[in-house]
Amino acid sequence: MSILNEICQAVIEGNIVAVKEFTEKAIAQGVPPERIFREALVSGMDEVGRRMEAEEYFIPEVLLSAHAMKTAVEVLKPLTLEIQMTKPLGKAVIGTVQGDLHDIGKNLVAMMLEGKGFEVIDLGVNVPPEQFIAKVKDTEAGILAMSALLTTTMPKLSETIQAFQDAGYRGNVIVIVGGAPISQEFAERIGADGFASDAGGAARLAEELVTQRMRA
Ligand code: B1M
Repeated sequence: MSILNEICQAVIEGNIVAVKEFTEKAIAQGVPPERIFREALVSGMDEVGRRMEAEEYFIPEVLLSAHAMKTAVEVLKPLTLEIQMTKPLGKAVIGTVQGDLHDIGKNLVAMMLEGKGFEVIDLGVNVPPEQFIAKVKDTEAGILAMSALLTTTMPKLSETIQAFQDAGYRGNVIVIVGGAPISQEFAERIGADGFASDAGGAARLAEELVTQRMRA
């Protein structure tokens, strides 16, 4: 097995020690960090996302793989390729809407976005519309990813989108939404650009929408 395959496999298995060891070995062998990132780490996380969607993997496995990937990224960071590696898709602001304290799913989406190559700015939970607007403007993020887990906080998604419209900034950012009570139909009704039912899907959707916008 090639060293890149070994790293990829270790990410899929969530083997943090092996991922670190193989990544250091690959660097010592002269494998370019960009290839380690794309062909081993991102590709491993893509497989983790697929398994999650297929319900072969659950939260503990996904968290371990995400931790393994983060460990490898830490090893690669000093090689100063962070910018090309982690920002090819630009910035994504993420948060759970105001009034909602659930963050496990949102954290998974953040990790999968990072795995895809977004620079993720995580505002945490209970985020009011004005905070989302200020951060998206400040960072010039291309993606806004919002999570809502309660039926009572679902309207905050729509309020936040409306607030972007009122601020004259709606056209500058792609808005994706998700969370257990959210549906495609709801997302369309409130004027979001996209909906995904799980973290892997959210990351893929964000990548697709950003790539489309870059080409347009
Ligand atoms: Co709460 N809670 N909770 N809770 N809680 C639910 C959501 C609930 C369904 C439980 C139930 O009654 N069956 C219910 C909501 C009912 C409703 O509104 N329909 C509920 C309630 C009522 C409440 C409180 C009001 C309880 C109370 O105090 N009386 C309270 C509200 C607090 C608040 O937020 N203001 C409350 C509190 C809590 C805890 C703090 C104790 C804790 C949260 C801890 C934390 O997040 N740090 C908690 C938990 C753990 C849950 C359950 C059990 C699990 C949620 C979870 O983390 N799931 C939940 C019941 C359930 O879901 N079975 C429940 C795992 C996580 C991976 O899934 O977040 O859905 P999820 O994320 C998925 C997808 O939805 C999607 O991807 C993820 C993974 O693939 N996704 C996105 C998420 N965000 C996305 C964004 C995207 C795309 C996809 O694009 C941007």
